[in-house]
Amino acid sequence: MFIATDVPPAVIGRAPTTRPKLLPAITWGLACVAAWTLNGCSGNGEIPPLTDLAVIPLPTSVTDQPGRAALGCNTLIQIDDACPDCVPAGQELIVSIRQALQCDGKRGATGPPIRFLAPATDLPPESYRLQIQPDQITVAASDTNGYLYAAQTLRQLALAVAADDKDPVQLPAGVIEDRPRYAWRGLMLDVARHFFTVDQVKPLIDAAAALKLNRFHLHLTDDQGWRIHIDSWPRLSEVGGATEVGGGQGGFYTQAEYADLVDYAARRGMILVPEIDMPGHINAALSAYGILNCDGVPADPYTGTDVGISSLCLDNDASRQFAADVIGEVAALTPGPYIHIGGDEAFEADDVLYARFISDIRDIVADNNKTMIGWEEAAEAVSDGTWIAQQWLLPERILPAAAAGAPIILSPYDRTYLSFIYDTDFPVGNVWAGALDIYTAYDWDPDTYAKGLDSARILGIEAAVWTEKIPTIADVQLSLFPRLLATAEVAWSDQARRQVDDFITRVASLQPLLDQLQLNYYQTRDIPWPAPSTSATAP
Ligand code: TNX
Repeated sequence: MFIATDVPPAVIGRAPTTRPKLLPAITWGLACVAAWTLNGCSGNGEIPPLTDLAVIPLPTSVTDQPGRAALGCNTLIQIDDACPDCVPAGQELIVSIRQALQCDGKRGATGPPIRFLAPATDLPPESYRLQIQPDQITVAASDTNGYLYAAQTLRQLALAVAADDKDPVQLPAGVIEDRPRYAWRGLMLDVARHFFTVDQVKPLIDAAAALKLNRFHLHLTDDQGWRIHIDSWPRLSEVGGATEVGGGQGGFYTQAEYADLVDYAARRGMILVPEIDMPGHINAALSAYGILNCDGVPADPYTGTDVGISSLCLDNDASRQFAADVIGEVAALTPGPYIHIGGDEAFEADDVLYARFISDIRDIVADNNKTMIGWEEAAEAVSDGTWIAQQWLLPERILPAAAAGAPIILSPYDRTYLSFIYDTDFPVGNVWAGALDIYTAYDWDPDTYAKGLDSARILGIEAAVWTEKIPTIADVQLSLFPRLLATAEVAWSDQARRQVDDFITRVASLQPLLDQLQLNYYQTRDIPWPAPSTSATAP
């Protein structure tokens, strides 16, 4: 059986028992055998072994085998009948191979088929096994994300062997077995200080997915802007959404736009995590509704860059109603299991009232059948271990919650805040902790980062881009790339296999991937780039 897709002209099919659609591959195979005796199968001489091809994040194991497999613009992709969930990965793969091989306008060579096998029950979550053999390339995976990640690895391999005007190219034979180190591999984007549209955010989701990240955390609200429409409190977006740092016009996502982002991320293996920051970082809401202020008067809008300047009125029923309504609507729009409630830097709140408020919203989130996530200040105040704590500044704050059983996300500011400048030449970003170069972003071990933290409690790692000093999406991209490659590898790859110098070399080799993603990336001098950037609007 064979199914056509809307992705022309490469083909996606279900693995046929009688192999009716394998003719092109077999025909090419014979031609190849004939040519092999004359001048080698590919005609392009030696190819590097699989273990020499750059993949980021570094796979768990790579083994070379003799031989090579052709990969062409018209390579057949077969999906096993038992794997309907493989179809998105197969489609992604077709698109990325055609991009890597610059197939536009080419009729297209084939090669051995790429076969997506039925899910393998012996593999851990999100993992895959990729076997490149002269007569077939097979992908076995544990689940949908495993297949997507196998496709991303194949994409990088295709880019590594792609050469101008070669179709097909030759992949060295071998086996890649790959599984993530941590379950949580996140990227947080602050759309509150400066607003970014759905169309601006989607390419970042694509890039994060290419690096095998699986959580996309949107910091939706802050002092300077409220970015999601809430039906029961409409002025939040109408008034609170109309500002941003520096006095720009701001903006917000309609509920349909938010749902579109959720869906876009899910199709790329990423769970969207919405953050509504409470009870501090809330001036945008305070400016929309007087009732949330202790004096009943709407606050003035705030478009500066200070932190810790606001709090919901905490002995006020309206604030609890507000929290319940907002969390209820956001939970209803969010199929993923998490709601992030912020809780950071509530310097204006009384400590006792703050702790009571955090435990109240913990109950509201639970009533909505979601798991709460809060920044370390919230975990310090309510360390009952029943929800996920996100560390960022002072690791000791999360120790009691961890001891009580809380899973911990590590986002240490000095390793994962990709909104810091790379170096003193870098034009935008935070400077309050100095610069964060790509070596520093890479060269650390999460298991030993927080003294006294049982590493078994670490759920994973998350990078963050705060945007109080980052005004445009081009600047966000520059801040993220190439440093996000470092965080992604810290989150995915085994510590014992990671070496910073080897990583830096692989980043340079993967310049074609950065170019293919069509995002700006910083031409940091720490990377021996092979070529000047061809990215969208290079600085
Ligand atoms: C701290 S990290 C913050 C943000 C800032 C960031 C960068 C955290 C939970 N809060 O509000 O944007 O530092 O300055």
